Amino acid sequence: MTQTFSLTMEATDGKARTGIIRTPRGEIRTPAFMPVGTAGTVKAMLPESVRATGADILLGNTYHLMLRPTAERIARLGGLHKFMNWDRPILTDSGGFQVMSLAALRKLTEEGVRFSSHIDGSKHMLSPERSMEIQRLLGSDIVMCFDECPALPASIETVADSMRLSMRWAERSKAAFGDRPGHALFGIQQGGVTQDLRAESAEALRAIGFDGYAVGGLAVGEGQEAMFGVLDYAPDMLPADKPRYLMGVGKPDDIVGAVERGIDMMDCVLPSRSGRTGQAWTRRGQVNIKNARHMDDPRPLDEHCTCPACRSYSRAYLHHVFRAGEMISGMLLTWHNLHYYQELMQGLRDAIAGARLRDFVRDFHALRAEGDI
Ligand code: PRF
Ligand code: ZN
Repeated sequence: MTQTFSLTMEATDGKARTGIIRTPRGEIRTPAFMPVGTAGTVKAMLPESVRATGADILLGNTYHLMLRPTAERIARLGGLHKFMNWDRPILTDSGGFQVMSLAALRKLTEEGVRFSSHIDGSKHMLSPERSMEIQRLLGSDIVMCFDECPALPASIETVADSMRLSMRWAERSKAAFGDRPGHALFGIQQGGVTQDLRAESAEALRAIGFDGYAVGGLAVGEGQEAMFGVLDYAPDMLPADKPRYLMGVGKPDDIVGAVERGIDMMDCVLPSRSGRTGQAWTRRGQVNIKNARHMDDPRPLDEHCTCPACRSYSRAYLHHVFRAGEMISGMLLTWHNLHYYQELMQGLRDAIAGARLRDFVRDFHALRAEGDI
């Protein structure tokens, strides 16, 4: 356990990068996609199955776990890795973003956020100090600063005030995190879609100094074009020798565009959540397994996919179990979606390493344009 946290960049292709983040709990191949295990589980998947899809790291949530079963209980039980049976790296989000989207009766002050639980209405407080304490109790390998993220569109003044508050909180997060060898603390850039505010935020974070840097505050209603507009400059404002993490993104084409623009890590509930609502993601785009056209179709979801859902089951079966509300429906579609996402990441990593990302991206879009046939 002497391995500390480090990033080795192995190749670049344009602005895109591939490399390895080394942690005491194992390596993370970048660009990396992190499945979301909000409540101590990637829903409908055993941890060994998540690993089998190719995931090197999972994301967990301070907000959900502090409410249920509580960080103190998880710590007493040996930490989140042992609790959920995942011994590889875990990144935890800090709670601020989830409080603003999920909690009731939020009150935001310089100190932090007071809020009522969306589960039972009980009252709680999150601050930079409390968020760092919770993420330490969970045993998180990559800890996120406590920040605030306004929904877009918002006025420039609102975005600027919020960003500056997040930068003061970043400083308090760093002080409260302290010195923890083998554990990383990531800063989170804010500033909406305004270049000057993104630059001011990046400068504030670089002055504090972090083990990695996230681009926060995107995919919050601005649309892909505006998001890519920010990603055309935001990653360049962050240190090139540290991981860059785009929070809460995204659809497969968002991921490809972000990687092209220099992003190393991403997370999103989409592959797991949409698996439970009958949506599959394939090389040919989105497939709605609920659709009656699959009812008599003996073919797999994707004849090139090697996941259990595609190896052993027909579209007709996947359609049937979804319509019948059977649990295996969410299990198979989630497995397929996570497998597809991880295969996409492997394809991106190989393409960057082989200096053929441009061709990879062209083929990616061409096959999607043909559609599901
Ligand atoms: N901050 C934090 N978590 C996040 C975001 C953010 O801005 C986003 C924005 N897409 C997703 N998750 N702490
Ligand atoms: Zn599959």
